[in-house]
Amino acid sequence: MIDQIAATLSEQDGFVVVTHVNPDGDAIGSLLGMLLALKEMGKTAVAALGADFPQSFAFLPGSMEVMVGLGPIGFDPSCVIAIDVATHDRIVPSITDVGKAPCLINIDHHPTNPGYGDINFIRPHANSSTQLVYELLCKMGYNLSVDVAKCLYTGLVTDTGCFKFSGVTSQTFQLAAKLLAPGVDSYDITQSLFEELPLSRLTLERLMLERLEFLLDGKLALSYLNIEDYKKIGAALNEGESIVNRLRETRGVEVGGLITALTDNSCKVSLRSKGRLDVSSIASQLGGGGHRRAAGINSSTGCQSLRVKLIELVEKSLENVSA
Ligand SMILES: [Mn+2]
Repeated sequence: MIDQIAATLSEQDGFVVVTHVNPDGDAIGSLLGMLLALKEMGKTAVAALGADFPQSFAFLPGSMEVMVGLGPIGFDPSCVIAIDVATHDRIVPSITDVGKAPCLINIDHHPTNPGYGDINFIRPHANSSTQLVYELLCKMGYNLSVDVAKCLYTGLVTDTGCFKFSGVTSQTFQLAAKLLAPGVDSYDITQSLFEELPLSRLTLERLMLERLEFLLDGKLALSYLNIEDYKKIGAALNEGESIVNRLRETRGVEVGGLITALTDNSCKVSLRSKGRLDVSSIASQLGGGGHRRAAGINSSTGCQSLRVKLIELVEKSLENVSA
């Protein structure tokens, strides 16, 4: 499938690059890396997000070029390229209005991705989607620039938790070496990502830790935030995605969960596991998806009943792994 996508991108012109709602470093790195590489290859391409470009990634090259929503793009696209998007309904902005039903290319590393594209390049064991973008660009004979390398390296660093999550192998570091080779300074990127955090992030984290509860004999660390908390603090909703990792840092904890109440009857849950439990299977039973160690749910169920179901499912999974 990678060959088919490489051929399509080489032969066609006019591309729209999109990613998932609440984009993380891998989503943004993939989006920008693909956009800039296509342009460097002389292609016409635009990239769009469903909401304002996240400030935390504004240091990346190309960040000013990303559209918010899909207004008139000035050309009839041949393909929409969705990267790092586990399910079709998580693609933002909506691509239904784009041109006359262009070909949809789906590039992703989420194991739950059903292959909703016309052409799919899904590799569940890849550390990041930027890795897949890199491989695809190599297939196209593309010569990596510093700008594109910065974007792709960002996705690798963020999706591996600075190379500390499971799944990091010698290949991961070989890829990192290739991405740094054009002249990217690793600390330049990691400092921008992890040492320039807004105060709102720390304030949000403090609130999450204040409300932390240990359930199921200390195996489930659960906390909650409300959309009003984010507003009061001035934090972006995707900041919850990074602070939730704190919840599994304690000895004895198998699963960390952060519940965010969006409205009275809609709710978002972020789950992290140390690996004994598969939180993507728990999430998919509640209408979400993701990876074994990191998964999420966007639900139109109220938080209280979702919380009860979540605890039940975690308890069941704990019984299954100890049985
Ligand atoms: Mn990813």
